[in-house]
Amino acid sequence: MKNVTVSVIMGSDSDLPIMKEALDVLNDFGVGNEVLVLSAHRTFEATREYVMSAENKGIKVIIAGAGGSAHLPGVIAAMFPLPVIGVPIKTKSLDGLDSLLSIVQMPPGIPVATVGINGAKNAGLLAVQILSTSDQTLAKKLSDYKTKQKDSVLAKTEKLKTLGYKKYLHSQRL
Ligand code: RP5
Repeated sequence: MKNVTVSVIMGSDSDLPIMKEALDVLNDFGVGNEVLVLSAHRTFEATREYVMSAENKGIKVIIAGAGGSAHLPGVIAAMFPLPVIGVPIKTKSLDGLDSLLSIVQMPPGIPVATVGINGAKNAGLLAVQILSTSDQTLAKKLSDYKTKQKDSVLAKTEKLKTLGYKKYLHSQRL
């Protein structure tokens, strides 16, 4: 059984359609993870209890997503000594700018590595990168991932050159 090293926490199950992208990355890279719905406001006691025991359980990185006045990642970072990655969830009223600013503008001394609005995929990749600093197998998988990504972009350039932009666009619509 895989060691669980990354915890993905979200303020509400309404965040799951976005946070799933972080889980997909962790699973694709074979990183053991667990997922929880915990809120800084609605379940503050349970959040404290979980986070205070996370390091002893072997959790090395916490990814936390929240929307609105998004205090969850910061509150977790106040209690967890290892890296916390914050995912600002897009909101209906302010398009997620409220979430972004709540998460990114941490006071000096309590950092939260903040990704873009709805940037859960990058949160997953950042967690993998952090773990890869002490895991050569993960580092190799990351290098392969980057190579594949580069090749796919360069293949698009070749296709554009061959087809021209009009045919390229048409081929995308098919
Ligand atoms: C935040 O409030 C959650 O992270 C979520 O993004 C937002 C709305 O939650 P629900 O009302 O959908 O449960 O705490």
